[in-house]
Amino acid sequence: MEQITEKKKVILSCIQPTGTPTLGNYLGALKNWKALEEDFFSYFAVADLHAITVKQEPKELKERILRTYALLMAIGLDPEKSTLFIQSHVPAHSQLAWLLSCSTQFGELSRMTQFKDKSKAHPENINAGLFTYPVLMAADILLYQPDFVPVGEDQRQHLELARDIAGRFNGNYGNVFKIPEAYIGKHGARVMSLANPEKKMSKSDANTNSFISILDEPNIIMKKFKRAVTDSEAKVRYAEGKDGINNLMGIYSCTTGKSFEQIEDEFAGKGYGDFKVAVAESVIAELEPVQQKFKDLMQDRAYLKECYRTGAEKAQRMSARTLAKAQKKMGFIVD
Ligand code: ATP
Ligand code: LTN
Repeated sequence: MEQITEKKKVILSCIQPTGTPTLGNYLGALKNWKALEEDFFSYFAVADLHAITVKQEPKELKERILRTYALLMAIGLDPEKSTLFIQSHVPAHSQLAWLLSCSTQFGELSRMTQFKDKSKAHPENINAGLFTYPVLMAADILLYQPDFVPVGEDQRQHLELARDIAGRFNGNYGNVFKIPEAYIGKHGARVMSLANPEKKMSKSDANTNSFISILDEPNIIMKKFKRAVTDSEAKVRYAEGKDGINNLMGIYSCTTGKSFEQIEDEFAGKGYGDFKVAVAESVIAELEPVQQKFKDLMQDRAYLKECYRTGAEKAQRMSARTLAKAQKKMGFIVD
């Protein structure tokens, strides 16, 4: 009985429209979002303002924002149940980011590994936005007072910073923000590159064989798995130093629900060839309905527009309330 009267907890997460999401994004984040949607009051957004921290071609960006939004729906998120919106449609994100940036230290931002990695990857464009990116991310989160933020392992450091900023703001000005917790799924939290399993699978990797895109055709998925880097032991078992096989086992476990033990039993006495085919087939089967739904949605742009407009209105209502609270506590005139 208690559960019926209890208020649903709130979750929020975002994905950048920087390319077609990979199997890493899907297993590390998107698939969990779908599972959580039933039990939580949910906000999910396309973080388009974050995408411009690396150079974007305007025409391409526009199409990618729409495709990423459609993908959120294609993985099964329901715009009636969740608030599905596009970050730049809700001005409070940029507004709160400025306020929070004055509660964030230069030293804190300098320690962010994503900033260090991306500055190395794009030495010609180390812009201020790339540096202050985590403050905008803190604003995305704190505006909606979520209890949990479902992300992959790679975002843990950014989430810790958001918690620190919120705690500091509350301490200085009075309670405005709920301090959220990371919600990191067990398997799939870090899917590794197929070409270099010591690195995370990333959609911006120059080597297209290193990642599976959610929209890859079945024959491409099969080919990429067959080429995946493994080791010379030829035994399917989870162990230190077997990064490639560990990664494939993690993926197979996510798509089939089997434990590592069950997987080791299933492939006892078989070679990597059989295992790779099984992993590829399970991924193809998992992605097939997503790909079909994505194709259908992209044919109906009017419906997508209706959904993102409604999502923006809902997000606008909640975020404006939190922003006004923060402004008032800081001493701005809000009425
Ligand atoms: P890029 O590869 O362009 O740097 P990204 O994929 O790291 O971008 P997002 O698209 O914003 O960044 O990620 C969306 C979600 O996917 C985040 O919650 C992130 O933690 C998760 N994610 C990204 N890569 C992986 C991965 N290899 N394994 C598990 N989860 C991941
Ligand atoms: N930084 C994240 C994307 C992101 C996000 C957010 C995730 C932007 N704003 C708010 C969770 C909550 C990334 O690069 N994966």
